[in-house]
Amino acid sequence: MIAMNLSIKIFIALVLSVIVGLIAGEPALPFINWWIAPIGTMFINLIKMMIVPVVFTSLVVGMTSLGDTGKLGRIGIKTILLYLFTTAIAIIIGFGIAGLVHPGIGLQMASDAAVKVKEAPSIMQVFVAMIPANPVASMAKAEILPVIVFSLFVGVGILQVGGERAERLTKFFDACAEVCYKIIGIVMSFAPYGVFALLLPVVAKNGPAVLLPLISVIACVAVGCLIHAVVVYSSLARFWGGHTPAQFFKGMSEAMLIAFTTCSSAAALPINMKNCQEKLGVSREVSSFVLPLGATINMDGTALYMGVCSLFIANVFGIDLTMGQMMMIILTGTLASIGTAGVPGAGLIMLAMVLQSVGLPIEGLALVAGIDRVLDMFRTCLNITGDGAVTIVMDQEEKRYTAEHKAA
Ligand code: DAS
Repeated sequence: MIAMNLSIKIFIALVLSVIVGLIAGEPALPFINWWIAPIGTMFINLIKMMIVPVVFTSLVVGMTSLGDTGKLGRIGIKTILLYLFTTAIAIIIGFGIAGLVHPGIGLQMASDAAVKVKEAPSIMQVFVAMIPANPVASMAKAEILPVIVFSLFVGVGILQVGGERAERLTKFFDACAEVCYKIIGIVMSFAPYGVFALLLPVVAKNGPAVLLPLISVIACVAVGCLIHAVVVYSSLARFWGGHTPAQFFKGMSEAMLIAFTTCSSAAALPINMKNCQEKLGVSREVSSFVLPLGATINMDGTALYMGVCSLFIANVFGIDLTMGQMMMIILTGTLASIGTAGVPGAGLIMLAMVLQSVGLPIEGLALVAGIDRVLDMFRTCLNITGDGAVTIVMDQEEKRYTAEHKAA
């Protein structure tokens, strides 16, 4: 109920910012920029404040939730690779849809910020930069790829420690991640005020011209999620689980509805586990491992949203993304989606990080923050649907492995 109230408040803030912005117009900009815009900056800073803590703690939790390196060996690696593969496809679909629709073209905001887009490094430079010489310095500078790599190493290190100490460490990081999720909840409770303060200057300056691009972003994300779910997930469910698309989506429908309305993968996890076992025939052992892992590290909807929004923000600021920069966004977005928490609004935090990774202006968040809750509904729904599809695949793989080793 609280989640719905926040959605309603954010929607009211969105509508109010548009109405007041259209009425006030450019003459009111000095007042708006002096008294209102800083509130939006503070909201964006609250979002940026949580990037490193969330990525670090939720990734360590994601790795330690594999349970033990033995399981990591057989099911874990295959699961993580399949999760990453579908996530990369999701970003590419996001880029593809946005590349066809061109949301934000014509909405010139380039004059607002001296845009210094980082030249994309060569692929070898990316891999070198991924290894943090000083993880604390990487965290201080919010260099996310090195933070992600360090977090993965910490997670594997805890698995290697094993035993009672590993359990204590896992509980500690679990608690730290929970604290981060609670803080995100507090940050998102300010969203109505932040959304209003972020969108009002934009609408006052650009007028009605800003509305159509926002609608096109919502359309790109919604259609992209639909395509990814129908093409990728129902194919996985059919060729591994033998489920027709109708059977698959019927089995997933309750979890999808919970995810859509709460914008939280974590909230949808219990019903997703129940239905995967009871309606889609997945074993308890596989679902109780692959689904919680997916709710922690598999965010295909968030990745697709990052592809659409980074291209939208590049268009709005008149930036032509090079193929190298797109590859960088696919790499960063795929890895970043591992660190996205299964709570409302987490994706907006990750988008800030992806924009930073290629030097796109963070100011672009102001535009998408206003419609983030709507986008979150679609991306969270896709996130948990992908968890279900991959769980069906891993269940069948595990059954095949067991049958082959019984016969041997
Ligand atoms: N709401 C997040 C989830 O629960 C996803 C996101 O914010 O991108 O999956």
